[in-house]
Amino acid sequence: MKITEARLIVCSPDRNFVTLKLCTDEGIYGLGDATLNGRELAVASYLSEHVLPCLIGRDPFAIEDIWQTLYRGAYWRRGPVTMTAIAAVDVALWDIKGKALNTPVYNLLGGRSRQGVLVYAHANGKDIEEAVDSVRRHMEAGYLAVRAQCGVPGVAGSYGVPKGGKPYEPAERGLPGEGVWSTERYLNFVPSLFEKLRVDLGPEVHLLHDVHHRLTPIEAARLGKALEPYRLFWMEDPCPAELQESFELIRRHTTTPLATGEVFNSVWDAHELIRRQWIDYLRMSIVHGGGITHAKKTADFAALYHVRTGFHGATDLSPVTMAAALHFGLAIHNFGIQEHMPHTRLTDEVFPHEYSFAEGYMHPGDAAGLGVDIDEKLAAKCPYQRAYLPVARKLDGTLTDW
Ligand code: EZ4
Ligand code: CO
Repeated sequence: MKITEARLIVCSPDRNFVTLKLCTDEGIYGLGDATLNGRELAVASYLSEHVLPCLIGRDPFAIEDIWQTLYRGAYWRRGPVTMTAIAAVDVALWDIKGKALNTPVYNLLGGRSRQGVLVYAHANGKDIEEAVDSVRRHMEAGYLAVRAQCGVPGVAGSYGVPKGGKPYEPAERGLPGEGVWSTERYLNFVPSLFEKLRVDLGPEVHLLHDVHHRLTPIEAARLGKALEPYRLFWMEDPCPAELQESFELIRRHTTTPLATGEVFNSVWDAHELIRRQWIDYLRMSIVHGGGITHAKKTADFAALYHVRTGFHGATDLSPVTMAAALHFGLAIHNFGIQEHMPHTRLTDEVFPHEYSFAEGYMHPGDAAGLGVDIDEKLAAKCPYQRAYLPVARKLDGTLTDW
């Protein structure tokens, strides 16, 4: 089999997606997601100018060799643009291989290790009452795990809280929006949210919370300790993680489980975090972390240190990535949990898929390959529109981590 065509589909069915379609001489094609939220065309151009011309004529079964060629052969290594581009090619190749062998991708990764993939939903509210209500509604819809975010009094545009009753979607068309941030107000407030959630909703539901890189290590340590009575499933991205030993300090002070890495793009961003057991869950996703090939190696390394996966799965990760993550999560032993933020109806129409949700778990379906397709005609009716993630400023105007 040979790769005969490599095509990019850039579309915006309510939000932007970059999708790679690899076609072969046997009529089988594979899809890969190449979406990097707010930087979409950088990846598209990296692929079209530098990667796709090198794929024509290659054997799509040679996944490892193609991965190494794109990684080592570029000389310049890693970074979100490069690793997202490599991921798109890699995932499309796994899709082709599954279809060619007439088996779902999870069978190529070791086969099923479980019945379904535990997912967590996003709940939020402008105040505690609304947030508790939102968690309750997600539990009623069948979710066993729910992330809770809440407006902080005196902090306009708090992370994770939607505007005007719409589902939460951080990227906005136009130029970057600005939110306000106050660590002091946040730290004084958040424990009361989780106290109320446990009092009202009981001990069973898995509760998660995303700090979104906004604290220093010692502040995160204080929050982790304060949240211990409410037994969180995890505290996510407590502080920026470029300095991996930041987590040593947090870890020393709290038994609240820690998750990080949605902005990571290779095992090298996390190897100290894993090796020193400073985290419990790794969030680096298939799309931003070099595809299934690199995620498998990273997860196998993490398994040696009791670290489980908890992949990023917000709406900026397309249904192609969601499908890949579900095959992966069904197969590997050290799967932990998968984020699930449902796409809009229009996105789901552009990307018809086999995966489904029932009673707290998702399943990738048993179709050959990934079980996800793209409606190119509909995609063409939804042209790309420039969009950005917001930025955040402290009360005195200093730019801070969003
Ligand atoms: O900010 O997906 O856990 N989920 C998150 C998301 C991310 C966006 C970035 O593109 O933190 O809201
Ligand atoms: Co996050």
